Amino acid sequence: MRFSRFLFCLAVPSTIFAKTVTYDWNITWTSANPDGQFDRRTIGINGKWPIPAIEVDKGDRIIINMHNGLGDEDTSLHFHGLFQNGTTHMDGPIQTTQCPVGPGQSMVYDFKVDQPGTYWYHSHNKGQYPDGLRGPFIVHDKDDPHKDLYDEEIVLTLSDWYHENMPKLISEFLSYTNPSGAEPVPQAALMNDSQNITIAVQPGKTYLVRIINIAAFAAQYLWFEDHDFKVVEVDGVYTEPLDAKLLYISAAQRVSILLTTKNDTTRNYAFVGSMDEDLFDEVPEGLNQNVTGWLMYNNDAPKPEPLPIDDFNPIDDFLLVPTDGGRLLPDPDYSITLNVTMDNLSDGANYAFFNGITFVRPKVPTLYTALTTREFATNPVVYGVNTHGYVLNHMDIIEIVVNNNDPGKHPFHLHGHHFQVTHRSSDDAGNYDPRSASTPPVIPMRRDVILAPPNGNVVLRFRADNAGIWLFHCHLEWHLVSGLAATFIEAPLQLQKTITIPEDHLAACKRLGIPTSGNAAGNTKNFLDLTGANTSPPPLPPGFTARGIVALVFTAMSAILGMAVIVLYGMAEPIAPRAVVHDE
Ligand SMILES: *[C@@H]1O[C@H](CO)[C@@H](O)[C@H](O)[C@H]1NC(C)=O
Ligand SMILES: *[C@@H]1O[C@H](CO)[C@@H](O)[C@H](O)[C@H]1NC(C)=O
Ligand SMILES: *[C@@H]1O[C@H](CO)[C@@H](O)[C@H](O)[C@H]1NC(C)=O
Ligand SMILES: *[C@@H]1O[C@H](CO)[C@@H](O)[C@H](O)[C@H]1NC(C)=O
Ligand SMILES: *[C@@H]1O[C@H](CO)[C@@H](O)[C@H](O)[C@H]1NC(C)=O
Ligand SMILES: *[C@@H]1O[C@H](CO)[C@@H](O)[C@H](O)[C@H]1NC(C)=O
Ligand SMILES: *[C@@H]1O[C@H](CO)[C@@H](O)[C@H](O)[C@H]1NC(C)=O
Ligand SMILES: *[C@@H]1O[C@H](CO)[C@@H](O)[C@H](O)[C@H]1NC(C)=O
Ligand SMILES: [Cu+2]
Repeated sequence: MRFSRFLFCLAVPSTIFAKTVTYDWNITWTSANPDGQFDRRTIGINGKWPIPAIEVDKGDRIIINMHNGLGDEDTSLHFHGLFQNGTTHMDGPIQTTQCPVGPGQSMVYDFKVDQPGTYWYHSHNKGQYPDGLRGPFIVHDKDDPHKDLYDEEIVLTLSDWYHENMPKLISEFLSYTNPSGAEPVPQAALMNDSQNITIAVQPGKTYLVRIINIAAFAAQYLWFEDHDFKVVEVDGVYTEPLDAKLLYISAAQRVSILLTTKNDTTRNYAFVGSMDEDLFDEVPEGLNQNVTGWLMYNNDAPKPEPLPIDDFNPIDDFLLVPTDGGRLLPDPDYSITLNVTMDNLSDGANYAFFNGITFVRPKVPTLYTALTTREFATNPVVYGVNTHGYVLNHMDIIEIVVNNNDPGKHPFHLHGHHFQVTHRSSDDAGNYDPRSASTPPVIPMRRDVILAPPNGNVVLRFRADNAGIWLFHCHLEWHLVSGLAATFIEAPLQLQKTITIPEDHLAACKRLGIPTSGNAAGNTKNFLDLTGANTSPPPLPPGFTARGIVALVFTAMSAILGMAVIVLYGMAEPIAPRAVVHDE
């Protein structure tokens, strides 16, 4: 059977065998307690959490009939790392490629997967996924160049976990009560949405372990005691095997490793994930940053406590070489510099900026603007200032220079593409200077999430060969909701010829009263008139600090309403004027 199919394969394209995989999903609230500390409201699928892993073969068509059964929140699905080539309207980010799917509404996601490797899927709406709506998306590949090197596959997710729901955490984070922009610190680290997991292994075998960090915030170090391994894939790109002892995986990154087991089955071995505490402004008393699992060689042997380590020296992903030998792309046709900063605006909250612009959702989803503004779609003005739009010409080589003028580490993600990483500075190197930069690698590493070093820079390159609307953003959910995103409008005139928005996508907008044509402000007559567009709060007046503004608000309030009001409201409910809906 296998043999005859193999023979047949030689004669006809493999896509003949592509199948359609259909999922019927009701997104609903469930309850979960994965860290054994606290039961909390968690978003599940069909009444279950952890949510299912999607597993398909390269070439398959996926259909997800999604129903929003949450009752009190909008939702959407994004398939992280998939190019959605020809189906940009299935990419999922709210107000970028679709409207929110309101409670009681349904939407069909229908697309083809032509890439191999390790991905994940998650909600792309208002920082929602850390409440549970995130899971693995695995694409098997009969042409995997490493397939003869392993016997079995294992999927392993890493995550952080909060005891509060995201809407509450976001309102506290993006508030005048938090002018320094300190991000909420998770209560626990998880592996496979659990802790103390065991992996049954057999002696003398090699496992392909697909590791996915589905966290909101925390990067994790990961090591397997007394087992070295080889990295063979990052973010869906096969790499020449690279020896490693320890990994650093930021939120949204994936790494696959080949792990060969010992021949001796007398004992078991711990493996440990440890959240990078550099990301936390303050480490709360009693936080356990670690999560442990065990490679089980022998069920009768104990599970040893992990030994503490103090040498955290991960492999440098910049050294990885894609197995396909993809060469450095030609010099860029268009170079975009994005300077990262954090600052307070006049509502007293702390926002994140590229080039002084903080992202705000437009009134009309950017894709619908691109489709309905005729030849004006190539003019970035129609997308509004706060989507921070860049229009890319079809097939141009694009360079993105990210100058991280912030002491934090930020994992930047580009939708719709892999990028080559042509340069990454050391920490504190300042802005990119092409004159002093080293020559880019001949075969540069490619991936879809890259960690930008603190007060340093990173330079990326890709070809604009995928017409669509693609976000470029920090994948720390806190920074996405505080505006660290830009929008790439790739080949909009091409899109006008190729994309038809399905009826159910338009119906989702109609139900919520969201316009589906015109510029970012919903103007269908004069595309260059952005009056009424969503904007961020204005900057602080010169000489004012966020604290000063808060004091002023309080003084005015108490003068008019008396101190009783302040006592009544307390500090939990912000009294300061709320910004326009800002999260994405
Ligand atoms: C895992 O084990 C640790 C150490 O014994 C314990 O503190 C923790 O509660 C366990 N986690 C779960 C989810 O049971
Ligand atoms: C982790 O979860 C995935 C499904 O999400 C499952 O396929 C896998 O077996 C689990 N791995 C372990 C080590 O439990
Ligand atoms: C989805 O789940 C909710 C909550 O359990 C239920 O009320 C609703 O009927 C379900 N809808 C569908 C279409 O299955
Ligand atoms: C304002 O923003 C800066 C930069 O993020 C921060 O350091 C500062 O603490 C914030 N608050 C005030 C009151 O200025
Ligand atoms: C396990 O045994 C095989 C066969 O004897 C040998 O080739 C291999 O090197 C051994 N592996 C280890 C890790 O010792
Ligand atoms: C977590 O692991 C690290 C590295 O082994 C160790 O230094 C640290 O003490 C551990 N933390 C806890 C709370 O056990
Ligand atoms: C980014 O910052 C550098 C250094 O301050 C400046 O020269 C450059 O003009 C800035 N770029 C943009 C696009 O704002
Ligand atoms: C998208 O499809 C076009 C046409 O097949 C192809 O040329 C291009 O390389 C693809 N781009 C990506 C990112 O997959
Ligand atoms: Cu960030």
